[in-house]
Amino acid sequence: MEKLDVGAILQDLDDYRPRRHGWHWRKEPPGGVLMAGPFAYLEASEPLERSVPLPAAKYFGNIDPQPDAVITTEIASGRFEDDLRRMRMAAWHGADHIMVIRTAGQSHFDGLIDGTPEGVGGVPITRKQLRATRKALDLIEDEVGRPINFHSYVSGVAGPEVAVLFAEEGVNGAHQDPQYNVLYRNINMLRSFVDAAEAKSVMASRKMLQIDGAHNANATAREAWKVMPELMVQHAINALYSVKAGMDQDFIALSTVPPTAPPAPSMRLDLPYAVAMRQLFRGYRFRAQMNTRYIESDTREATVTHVLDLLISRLTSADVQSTITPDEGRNIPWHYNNIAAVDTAKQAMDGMDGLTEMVGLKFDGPLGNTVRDLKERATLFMEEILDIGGYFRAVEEGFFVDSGFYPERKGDGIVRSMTAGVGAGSIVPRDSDYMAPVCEHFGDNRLPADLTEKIDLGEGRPCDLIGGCTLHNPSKIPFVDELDERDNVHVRLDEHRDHREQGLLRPEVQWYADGVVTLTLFLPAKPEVAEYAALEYAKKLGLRDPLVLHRGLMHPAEGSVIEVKGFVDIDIDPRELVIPEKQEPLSDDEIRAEFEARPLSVVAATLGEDEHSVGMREIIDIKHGGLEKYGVAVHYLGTSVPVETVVDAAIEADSEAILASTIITHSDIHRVNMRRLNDLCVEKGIRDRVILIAGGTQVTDETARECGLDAGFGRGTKGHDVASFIVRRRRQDRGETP
Ligand code: Z98
Repeated sequence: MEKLDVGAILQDLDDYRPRRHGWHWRKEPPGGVLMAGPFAYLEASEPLERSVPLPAAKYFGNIDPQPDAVITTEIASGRFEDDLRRMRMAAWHGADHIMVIRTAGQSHFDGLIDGTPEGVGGVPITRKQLRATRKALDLIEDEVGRPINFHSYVSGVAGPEVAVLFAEEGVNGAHQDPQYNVLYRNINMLRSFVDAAEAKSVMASRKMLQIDGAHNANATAREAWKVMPELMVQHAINALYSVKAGMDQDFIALSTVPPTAPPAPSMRLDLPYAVAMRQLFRGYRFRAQMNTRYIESDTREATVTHVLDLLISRLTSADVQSTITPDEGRNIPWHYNNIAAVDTAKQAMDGMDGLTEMVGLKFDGPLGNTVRDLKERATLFMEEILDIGGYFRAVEEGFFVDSGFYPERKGDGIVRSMTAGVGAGSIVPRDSDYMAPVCEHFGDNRLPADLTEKIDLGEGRPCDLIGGCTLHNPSKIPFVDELDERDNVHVRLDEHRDHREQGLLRPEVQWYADGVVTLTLFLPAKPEVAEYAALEYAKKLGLRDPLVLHRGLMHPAEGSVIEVKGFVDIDIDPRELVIPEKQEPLSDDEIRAEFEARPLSVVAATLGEDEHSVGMREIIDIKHGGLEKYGVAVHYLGTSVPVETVVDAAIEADSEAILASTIITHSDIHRVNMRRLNDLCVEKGIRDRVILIAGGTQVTDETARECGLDAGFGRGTKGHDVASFIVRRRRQDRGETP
């Protein structure tokens, strides 16, 4: 399979037109049930044509069931050409919602951006970037066999223009919520709501999915679990405003974020909130996301919180399941952490498939009481807003993002004035001859009477007056390429031309050949000391510009684990690598024929003081497709068998091979036992008569051979692989081609 040809994607972008508009929900399999390998899935969607399954899939016939919820990945490398490659990886793992977030707030820009954005803080969305992304997604969609939703943000005073740009370029979903502008970006509230009606109307015309912004209060409020009633109020305001602006409920997603995370007793707080939301907003869609506020740099901790959030999604519902990575706490997500988070969502949702068929929510107790309490508080909050004169007054009074649990108010809410903020005083009445630049806008156009009549009869559009608007006549869309000669995608691609063209390898985490590597060290010191020691190690190991990413305290006196990132400038030419040729395993028929003609007897045991038996049993057991199925006579001696006993048994049974399992590796005991096995066979004069094979999770062919054995098999080995090896070895001994 070829790498994505970024150069080809960048060609002829001025002519590119999106082949698809609007949001795509995953498709239910026929009859609502997905059959995959030995299992039936009740909450799954149609399978992908190409994908990367979860690691344990190999035990179930390599199935890759896709859950019913759309899965999001947020991509933010800051270089769109590298984001495209990450999108492809994410799509193969099961993401079908690609959210491109910038390293700088787009809402700070007061107009559309063209030209080169890298120099002004990350990647705002330019037409060129949108086209390149949509074009790459067309290819990726064809590969995986599922439509992929491309998503960004409609915010700031340029919101309506951004919405038109997105509608023109085939963006499939966007965050849009005027309250976000008001509260977090200090955009004038009147302006923000007028803009929102325009933006929502345009988004609705293309059936884009809208995600709201109430969840941001969760990440901002000092005590996030106290703002639950307010969140419901914010959802209600945006949801109904969107319906009034022409959006269909099926394309309005409420963004719900669990208000807490462990060590808080999160289920007791977050589950009632999730249930109350689903009850209050029946008919709307839900986008479930992790609470970024609690994400630290510990991947393990973030993953557990993610899985608990996924449990809530399975117990309630999630139409879109977001995946946030711990890298949010480290700045920007890296390729493999994005993918890991997508896998976490897929794995947890697959694992919890059909859970509610067996487990139900119990409403006659704390859950029901808390749900009712939250809904009552939200309703009273809304009534108070009406009492004091409406939403705008409430914002002036600091009702929002206050850390009191309503009706309590702490007085620390965000206060904005109706007459202040970005764009204040910019609302003007429409002129008597006003005509909106695109037809799908909100409110009236002042059109000639004859055209209005035609439009009413369904025979015309406002833009007939001007030969079409950009939404109906895309040839009118202007395309401006990047203007900065020093900072543009072509210059960046040139930086690593050798790597791209000659296939030279250099590690990366976000940009092609960025050279970033990570190092994990445990040091017997407290974190403050361990951190500096780790940086010294990184420097001495040749890592440039090392930086500590994560410090984990194991014990105040015994030690800390430190994760460091640094850069390497070393390239590897894959043509110079010596890679041992991988032999294809033989067919079952070939193996059977060999052992029928020349029967094989083997002795098998787990060596030393090692009680593990599962791996060895799988290699020999007929039920697992092991050696027995080829008619091999297996003398299984069990676990914790002394090496001497194994060798004696082989002599007694006149066996041709010894299969030695060795799992435990403390003090390198696996190597000690493998060496002893070889030495003893030499001592007893049978080494040239027996084939010595070791197996175990930490065993490799190389280590086994180093210890004097004939072969080593690691994780994932099947009886078939071992049988193939023995047959080939016999052929070699007979002077035949193996
Ligand atoms: C998320 N990971 O929600 P700037 N509008 C709304 C938003 O919530 C956001 C923006 C716009 C999170 C990302 N949300 C946070 C309603 C951002 C984008 O300032 O315009 O870039 O913000 O998926």
